[in-house]
Order: sequence, then structure tokens, then C-alpha cells
Amino acid sequence: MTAQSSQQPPALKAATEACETCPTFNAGHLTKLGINLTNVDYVIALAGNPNTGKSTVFNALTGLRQHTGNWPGKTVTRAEGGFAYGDKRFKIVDLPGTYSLLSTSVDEEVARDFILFGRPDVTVIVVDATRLERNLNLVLQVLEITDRAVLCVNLIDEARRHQITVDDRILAKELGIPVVLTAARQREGIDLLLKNIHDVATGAFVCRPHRVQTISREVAHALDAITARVRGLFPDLPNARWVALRLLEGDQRMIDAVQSGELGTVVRNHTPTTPRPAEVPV
Ligand SMILES: Nc1nc2c(ncn2[C@@H]2O[C@H](COP(=O)(O)OP(=O)(O)O)[C@@H](O)[C@H]2O)c(=O)[nH]1
Ligand SMILES: [Mg+2]
Repeated sequence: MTAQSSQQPPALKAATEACETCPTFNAGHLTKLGINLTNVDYVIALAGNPNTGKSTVFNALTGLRQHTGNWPGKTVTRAEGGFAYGDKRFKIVDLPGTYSLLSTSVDEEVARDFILFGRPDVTVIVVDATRLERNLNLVLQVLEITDRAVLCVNLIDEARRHQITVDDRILAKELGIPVVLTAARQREGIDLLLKNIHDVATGAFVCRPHRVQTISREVAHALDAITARVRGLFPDLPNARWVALRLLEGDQRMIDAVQSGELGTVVRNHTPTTPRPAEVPV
């Protein structure tokens, strides 16, 4: 969706670029997921393995502007809060801490469905700087679903203590998303994290996420065929290949979403005149 060819006609190129900055969150689905969108410019999801300091990052970003509840119909708790940066208002939703998004547990399902169906403007993935390799699994899974993400490499103070150096620039280049080193407990790096969230949300920074290609020729062949069918059904779906992969796995939630047409409403809304929610405080 962010790929732009230099051969594109100027008008088309301008339209594509304009869409990088248009609001993308899926109001219908987010409301269904119990999110109040009044007076919100952008919706941010916070994902990460358990114990990476996700709640600490959440608190550093939101301060006291937060409340907790449950996900609709689930016993999984949810914290959400608000913050402002520049002249924009952000709502941030703390997703359950998970090691994966393969939806084998309620927590994983909640996190995955929020990113997939809610289409947050930015997903912030918090990882533990001292366990980066293990944490990257979730990062790559998130990048399969969305191309709007910021990596927050937290506990950088602990990493330093263990003589672990994280090269944020190389990581950002290889992943294709902004990378910020933080020690959230001390608020170190939080301002830079805010700026990067803002830049991805507004389209000032366009992510080019890394996608893993490690499938056999046979699977690739089947995948191409299913991807083409999915694209035919839902031409505006941002990641038909990822959906096709889930269908190939027999993922019941995805099969239902295709059969009911729910996926069709997940597409990005390109209409600049989309009615925005009424203006009341977060
Ligand atoms: N040293 C250090 N500890 C942190 C940092 N961020 C969080 N913690 C601590 O790590 C533990 C887990 O943090 P928490 O925010 O609950 O993690 P969550 O499970 O991912 O929500 C807590 O004891 C935090 O105080 C950090 O940047 N540096
Ligand atoms: Mg937590």
C-alpha cells in the first residue's frame, strides 16, 4: 500500500501520497471492540511480549489519562488512555502481552483481531533489549499484518548493564520501521517514541516493513492462487497474502471473516470527507 513507483503518473502519485496521511483507523470495528473514539485523531495499539515493560511505556505515554476495563465478551483486561502530541490527540490501547499472534489463545486472538480489524494507525511493539532475538518473533508477526509500526526497544538500561549494545539504526533499516531505544521507567527515549508515533500516524514517515519469505515452492504456489482469489473478493485489502496464509492454515476466524464479508469493511477508507466522531474529551 505504500509502494510507489517512480513511473506513476503525477496525479496518481499525489493521490497515493495523500492517502499516507489520511485517517486509517477502522471506526466501525473499533467501536465494536468497545473503543470510544470521540475526539481522537489517531488510534495506537501497544503490543509486546509479557514483561517487556509495556505497562510502564503505556504509563509514561499516558500519565493519569487512562482507564481499565475488559475486552467485550472476554475476561481479558484492557487498559486504554490518551495523550496529545503537537496538535493531535491519540488514543492508545494496551493489548494483552503475547509471544505470538497466531491466535491459539484468547490473549493472542484479542491482540491479533485488534490490529487486523481495528486497523490502528500505529502499532507500537515493545521488546526487551536484553532478549531481542526471542522478541523479534512477535515483531515480524505484527509486520505481517500491518505496515504502520514503531519498535520500542525497552529496558535499554538493563541491556547496557549487561554490556549488550543494540544498533537502532541497523535494526530500523532491516525492519523498515522506526526503532526507538527506551528505558521507560526513567522516561528515557519517551519523547523520541512520541515523535515517531506521531510521524508514522500522520504519514510523515512511511514504513517499508520487512516481510519474511520462508515457504516452500508448493505452498507458495497455493498461496499465490488463494491470494489472487482474496484480492478478487476484497480488492482494497492491504495484506491479501497474509489473509491467504491464514486461510491455508484453516484459521476459522479468518474463514468466517471472508465468508461473512467482514474483511471487506476492514479496508482503508480513502474518502477525506469521512465523518469523524463528535468532539468530546478522551
Ligand atoms: N530497568 C528497567 N526496568 C523496567 C523498564 N521498564 C519497565 N521496567 C520494569 O519491568 C517490570 C515489568 O514491567 P511492566 O511494565 O509491568 O511489563 P509488562 O508486563 O510488559 O506490562 C516492572 O518491574 C517494571 O518496573 C526499564 O526501562 N528499565
Ligand atoms: Mg502489563
